[in-house]
Amino acid sequence: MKKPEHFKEKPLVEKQVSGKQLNRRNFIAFGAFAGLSAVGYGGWRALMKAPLEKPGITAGRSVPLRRALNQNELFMRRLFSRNHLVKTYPVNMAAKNVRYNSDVGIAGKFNPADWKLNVKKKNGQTVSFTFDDIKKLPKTDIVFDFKCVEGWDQIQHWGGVKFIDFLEHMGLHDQTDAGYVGMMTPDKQYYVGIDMPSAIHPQTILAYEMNGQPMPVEHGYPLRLIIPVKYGIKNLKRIGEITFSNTRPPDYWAELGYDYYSGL
Ligand SMILES: Nc1nc2c(c(=O)[nH]1)N[C@H]1C(S)=C(S)[C@@H](COP(=O)(O)O)O[C@H]1N2
Ligand SMILES: [Mo]
Repeated sequence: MKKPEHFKEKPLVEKQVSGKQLNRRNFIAFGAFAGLSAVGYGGWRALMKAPLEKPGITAGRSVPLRRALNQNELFMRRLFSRNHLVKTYPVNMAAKNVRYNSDVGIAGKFNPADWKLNVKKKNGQTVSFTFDDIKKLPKTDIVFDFKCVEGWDQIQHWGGVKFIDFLEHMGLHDQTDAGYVGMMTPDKQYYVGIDMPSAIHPQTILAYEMNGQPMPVEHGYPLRLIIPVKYGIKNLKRIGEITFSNTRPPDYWAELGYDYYSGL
């Protein structure tokens, strides 16, 4: 077939090569491609056939994949520093129509007057706080890009008390030597586990305002976790209970196969 007049072929390789050389190159390239593909395919098959992890705090993934996720967590945790801040934005860039995602543990009738926050300390003792107790604490605002693992993100504006400030003002600072913080909805249907460095990160807040207004119930009123260093799944709406422990607390999405750490 004759090429159209305007078609100007651009040589991929400037140097002239003989047909014989080309064949040899093609042969080697194809061999390498086939070999790597076989390794890749073999690896994929092995991964697919690998035994599933024992269901527990995490579940639903093959043993080697979970091992890789845990190694990745270790690497990221060593890299993580409290001085590293998530990018923030001017307030006027915050979305007016804030996306609403899911309602595990917050569906049905709810009377905010019945709400209180129960904090279970390492020694097993429980202390409770009212909404007023929390609103008296110093308030912080943050405007950042909220990211959901399902693939959407949105610049949002939240207000509340920094988790570290809450601990300090409520005489709970000694709890920060625990490895993890667990949070649950009052009905215990949705729950998350957070490593301590992320929990006490200066941008992690117990939020009760959205766009400078009291937060709507579907977004977690009266109190939700806003933790910009994690994906949306960890940003628990309607906190009823907070726990401290050295072992990983139960985590709703980790039990369904998602990465426990879910850091950004
Ligand atoms: N109680 C509770 N908190 C939750 C969820 C949920 O289903 N129930 N979904 C999580 C997920 S996956 C995301 S992306 C965010 C969404 O928050 P939004 O509905 O305010 O957008 O909340 C998180 N917190
Ligand atoms: Mo999400």
